[in-house]
Order: sequence, then structure tokens, then C-alpha cells
Amino acid sequence: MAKKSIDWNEWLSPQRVITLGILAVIALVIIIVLGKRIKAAIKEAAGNIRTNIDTQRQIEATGQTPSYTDSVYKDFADRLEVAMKGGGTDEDSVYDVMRQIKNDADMYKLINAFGTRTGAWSWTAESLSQWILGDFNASGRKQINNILASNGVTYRF
Ligand SMILES: [Ca+2]
Repeated sequence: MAKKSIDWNEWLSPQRVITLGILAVIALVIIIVLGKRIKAAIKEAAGNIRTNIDTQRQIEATGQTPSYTDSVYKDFADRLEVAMKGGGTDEDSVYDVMRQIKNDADMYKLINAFGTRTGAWSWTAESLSQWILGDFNASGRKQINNILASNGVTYRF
């Protein structure tokens, strides 16, 4: 039985070449978009780690100690997420959590407990600071910062 050889001129019809070309372009676009997204996520994660290490050094230098156990900060972070996730904002819940932040060590613990979380319409995980910037206007952030200031916290959103 003789092998049937491929007739390349027939196989590579103009239509097939165009289809393959389109598929190649689509694949290339997907690779570029995913690559950029992954690169951005890695860069942001590295930035967050640096920021947190810097914050930790500053806190240690002040000799402050956190007011609560780790599970309390996780609970605070979860409450903030629920208050801000999706459309609208439960501002009072956010202010209530901020009133319980008594020093910068507490703020550092809260920021780390929040870590980065993905919002309802966000593709990338964002830090607490980014969530608050997204959900509060300038006067809302001023209110948060005033609460922190009255508790002697130097961190500002
Ligand atoms: Ca919201």
C-alpha cells in the first residue's frame, strides 16, 4: 500500500493560510496580554512585600506592640472587605473598624491581615490602601484619617 503524500500546494490553500494567520495572531495577543498581567501582578506583589517590610521596621523602631491577637485583625480585615465589596460602601462599618486601630502596630497588622484581595469588578488583587482609595472620596478618607489621628496613629490613607 503506497503512502499518500501530502500535496502542499493543495493543503496550503489561501483560505487555510488566512485561518492559520488569524489563529496565530489571536494566540500572540493572548500570550502578550497574559504576560503583561502576570508581570504586573509579580511587580505589585514585590512592591507590597517591600512596603510591609518597611512598615514593620518603622513600627519596631517605635517600640509599639499590637493591641489584639492575630485573629482579631483577620476579623477586622474581613469586615472591611464586606463593607466595601461591590457597589456602594458601608462607611460606618469602615469607620468603626478604624476606631479600634489604636497605634501604628495595629495598622500594620490590619494591612497585613487584609493582604491583597480581589474586588467585585477588579481583575487584580488590591491592598487595603487601594480598596479605600477606590471606595472613598477625599472627604471620606479625611474622616478615616481623622479617626486614626485621634487614636495617635500616624498612618494615613
Ligand atoms: Ca464598594
